[in-house]
Amino acid sequence: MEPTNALIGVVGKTNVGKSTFFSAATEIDVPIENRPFVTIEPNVGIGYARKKCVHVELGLPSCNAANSVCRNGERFIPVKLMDVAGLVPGAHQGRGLGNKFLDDLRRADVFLLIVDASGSTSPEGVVSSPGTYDPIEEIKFVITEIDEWIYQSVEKDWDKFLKQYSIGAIKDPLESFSQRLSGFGINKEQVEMALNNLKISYNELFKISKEDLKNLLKEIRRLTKPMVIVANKIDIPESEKNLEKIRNYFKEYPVVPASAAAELFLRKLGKKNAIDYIPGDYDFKIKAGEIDSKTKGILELIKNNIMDKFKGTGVVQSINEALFNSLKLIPVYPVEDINKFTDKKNRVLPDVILIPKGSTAKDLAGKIHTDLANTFLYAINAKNKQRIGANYLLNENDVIKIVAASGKG
Ligand SMILES: Nc1nc2c(ncn2[C@@H]2O[C@H](COP(=O)(O)OP(=O)(O)OP(=O)(O)O)[C@@H](O)[C@H]2O)c(=O)[nH]1
Ligand SMILES: [Mg+2]
Repeated sequence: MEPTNALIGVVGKTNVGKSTFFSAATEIDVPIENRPFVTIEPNVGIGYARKKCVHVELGLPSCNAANSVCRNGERFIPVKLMDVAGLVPGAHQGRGLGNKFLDDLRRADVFLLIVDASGSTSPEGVVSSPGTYDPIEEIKFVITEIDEWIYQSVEKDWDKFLKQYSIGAIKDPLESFSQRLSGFGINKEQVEMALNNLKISYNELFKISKEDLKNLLKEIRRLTKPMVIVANKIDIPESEKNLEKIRNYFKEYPVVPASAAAELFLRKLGKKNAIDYIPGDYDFKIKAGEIDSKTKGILELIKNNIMDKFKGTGVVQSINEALFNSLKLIPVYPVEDINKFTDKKNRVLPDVILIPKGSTAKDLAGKIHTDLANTFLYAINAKNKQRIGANYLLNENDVIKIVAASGKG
């Protein structure tokens, strides 16, 4: 069972730590170097969001997590991440590696915009001393490049659209335009909302100027592709004051301070069994006798200057922000037995599903299996044993049994 179908796109300027973030989050080794344009082909992997496992709330000693992982009462819920090549200003005009590679992120549900908060890389990704460059300018140009990318993709067909419209071949402008955007995972309701916000009537859609088209697509992007700003390299002292500047300037976006390099370091030591570290924690434990003094020194810095100060390294926190706050997904646990909280194989709370807030019991059935939604009879809230209907609005950490005529579940 897919716990979430969400795709997180990792984007940003070149040489800011996108692949480091990706590697820390997914524990997949990918090329990382301190120079621009290291990543060319996209990296795809599974990272994890983290939520307190419902077995703790239910007073159970443990669970049998299957589609996810449970460690120390924390449930790790997989989500797909894609790390792509880096941007430079003017990428849409072909500078650097251009912007074609962003096409791989068309279906992304949310972007993590990784920024070098220390200002130690030029707009072209060339290394300099911290404080030389302004992370605000960096974020601005990356957002501009994302907007230009979407605009270019639609603009290239625009004249064709206008022509078809003028000869009466397009009956429903809203429908045709929405169809054009479906490849971006954007639907008609979202396009309608953007048109309403900008007070453009549906019939005028193919009469607007290119400038207005650009603004419309910006609005659509704003509504459909939430963005989390990841203020990376927070381990570098110059980053801290920039963090406040970024927060003040980009009030509409959440900003998470992060040190991808620190998280990668901790995960690698965790894998080698040198430390006990649960990703997302604010602390770790050194296993006796496993660590040289240099490593110990780095760990001390990570603990004091990053984890204590910023509440973790920011990697798991960024993924959580994207899934739980930006996409407003909530974890729900389907079960078969409402007393033992088990599935058919007697496993305790094996699966967790992330579903948009506002989803119903029937929506959950549909996420598990289409048959289950089609033959849905009723559901039971396993926490209070109450029978609930198709329209029951799911709450975070609900434990639900679906009863359907098809008997699948
Ligand atoms: N100080 C510090 N350095 C970092 C951090 N994250 C990444 N770096 C360093 O930044 C450099 C670039 O890292 P990458 O992950 O390759 O950057 P990228 O954004 O994927 O770069 P391209 O794929 O070339 O566009 C490397 O030297 C990393 O070690 C961090 O949190 N702190
Ligand atoms: Mg890279």
